[in-house]
Amino acid sequence: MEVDNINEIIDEFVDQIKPIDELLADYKCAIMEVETKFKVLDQQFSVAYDGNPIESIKSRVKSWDSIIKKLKRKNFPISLESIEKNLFDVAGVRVICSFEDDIYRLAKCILDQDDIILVEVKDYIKKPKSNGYRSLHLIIKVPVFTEEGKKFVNVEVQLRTIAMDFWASLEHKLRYKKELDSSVIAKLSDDLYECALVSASLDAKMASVRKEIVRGN
Ligand code: 0O2
Repeated sequence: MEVDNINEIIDEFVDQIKPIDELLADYKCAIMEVETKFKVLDQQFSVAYDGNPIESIKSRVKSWDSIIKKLKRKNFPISLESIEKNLFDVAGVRVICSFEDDIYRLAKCILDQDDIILVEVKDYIKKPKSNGYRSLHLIIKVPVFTEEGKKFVNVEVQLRTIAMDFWASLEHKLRYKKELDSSVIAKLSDDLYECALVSASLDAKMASVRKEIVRGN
């Protein structure tokens, strides 16, 4: 079948897609800015402290599906303006370090930079969640320079040790296992809580061993 107004349909479609793509591009650019800042700090620290503090960096733009689900769950309007105003984790950068000390040192260095605006700090290391989750979360605004000028974009930075990341990855899997029996979920949650305690004590022990090694140099 021939469609006469195919160009009109495409134009209408493009009108909707373009602003979404532009918004997601802003978030991708913000991620690049933040990643670069951490990579620069990693390089500087490696010279100053004899070793790279960052093990790896994982970044993502939240999927469109998750964005809509979160807006609905929080009763926010479904619009591009609402995403920018109400969601702070569309752009996410996860920085994995070996040691807890480095997390706080890196966080301080990022927040000291004069183009970064701090929106919120959630310190789940000093105050872990009841399930055992630990990480330092920073919500920051970073400048992105576009054709239209400077724009501040929200980025959620999660700083974790390898042990915290290992734990969070496994716990994340459990969250999506809705088909499991509630007694099994309860048992696995208890096991995971125990693992969180073991992982916290491993982090503390590794930090104290490192201190001893550095002192011995
Ligand atoms: P994803 O797949 O990582 O994007 P919210 O819980 O999102 O409604 P808020 O204040 O944004 O409210 O949450 P918070 O506490 O700052 O946590 C946001 C993100 O931290 C989560 O994103 C996870 O990545 C991580 N996180 C927080 N708590 C836990 C936890 O108990 N276990 C694990 N594994 N990760 C956690 P999303 O959107 O849930 O998921």
